[in-house]
Parts: sequence; C-alpha cells; structure tokens
Amino acid sequence: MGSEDVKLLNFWVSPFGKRVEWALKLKGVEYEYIEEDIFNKSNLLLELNPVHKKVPVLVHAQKPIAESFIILEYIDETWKKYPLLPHNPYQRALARFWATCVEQKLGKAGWVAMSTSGDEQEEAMKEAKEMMEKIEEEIKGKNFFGGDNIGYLDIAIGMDCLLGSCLGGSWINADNRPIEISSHLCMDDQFSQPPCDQRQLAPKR
Ligand SMILES: N[C@@H](CCC(=O)N[C@@H](CS)C(=O)NCC(=O)O)C(=O)O
Repeated sequence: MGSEDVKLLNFWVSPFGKRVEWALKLKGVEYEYIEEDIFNKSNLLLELNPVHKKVPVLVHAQKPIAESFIILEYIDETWKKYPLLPHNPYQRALARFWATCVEQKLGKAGWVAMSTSGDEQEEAMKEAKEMMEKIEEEIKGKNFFGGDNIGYLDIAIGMDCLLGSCLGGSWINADNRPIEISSHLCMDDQFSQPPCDQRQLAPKR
C-alpha cells in the first residue's frame, strides 16, 4: 500500500533528510526526490513547512509531513513492511528515548565541536564522547540497536555518526577507535554510501 505519490523535499547533505531516505529505502518505497536550496528557500518549501521552513519534508498523497522523527514514525505506520520501531511498547519507548538523547545531546555537541575551537570545542567533544559511550552500551552484543536488523534507533543515530565521519570524525572518534554504531551501518550494503561527499566537505582541524 501507499508506494505511489511520495515526494521527498531534501537538501543533499541534510543528515535529517538522510534518516528519511534510509527509512524509505528500507521499506522499499519509491519516491520522487526534490532537491531544495536551503540558502534560497523555494515557495514550495515555505508552503509545505511554513512553521519550521526546513527540510526534510515528506509529501504523501499531497499531504506534507515535517520533522525527521515524525516522518520516520509516519513511514513506519504507513508502510508495514520492515518495521522500524520495536513491537514491544517498552522497547519502543527506549528507542524513542535514545533517539531524543541523540538529538538533544550528541547532535548538538557534535555541531558545536565542528564549528568551534579551543575550550568550547574541547567541552563539546567531551560531551559527545560521553554520550557515544552511553549509546554504545545499548548496542553491545547486537548487530544493530534493532537486533539483527537496522531499526529506528540505528537510523536516528547513524546519521550523526556518519556525518561525524564525513566531517573528519574528530569529535566523534576522539580515541581513533572505530565507532561501533557507524561501522555497523557503514558495513551494511544498503548504507555503504555516506550521506555526504567527503571530498566536498573539508574536515575541521
Ligand atoms: N528537527 C528537524 C531539523 C531539520 C533541519 O535542521 N534541516 C536543515 C537542513 S539539514 C534545514 O532545513 N535548515 C534550514 C534552516 O535552518 O533555515 C528535523 O529533524 O527534521
């Protein structure tokens, strides 16, 4: 059901949009990709997402949905093949809890680390690393957070890890050790393409 009339408004390097692309790919949903210039926003974007004016926006049967986590849940509820969120309510709550942590803590610390220097950068790297260690506890003994298969949390967290790698990875890979989560995602054939072209984004030193 529903594989028709799906459009994704995205910006090629958006880590949030990458979550949606991954989810659609896992579900086998065909969609039309519409590239948005977030530095010169189109009327289409402003019409579809007048509140946040951000990508990604998923448009299904002419109805727009914004915010990557909300889009992920919509996709999961609409296309049942390959469930993303766990069936068990407690596991589902945990997946949402960790996804929110990533967004609030790791994501923010990562951006600060990549865009600052000196003490501020050090502090942000420390915070990102502590968060990574906590999250890595959650994947111990499993291939993915979702168990044997990539699930909601892998998609939520993977984008931060892969983006970190794309930008040089210094904030997320402070000990030069492989990041378990991202390497699991990277090793999967379906996800072997990083969300950005590493040659076009100079690593921050
Ligand atoms: N919370 C949003 C964040 C989306 C977001 O920040 N998108 C960026 C592109 S990576 C954007 O559209 N930025 C335009 C702007 O900030 O004006 C989500 O999860 O979808």
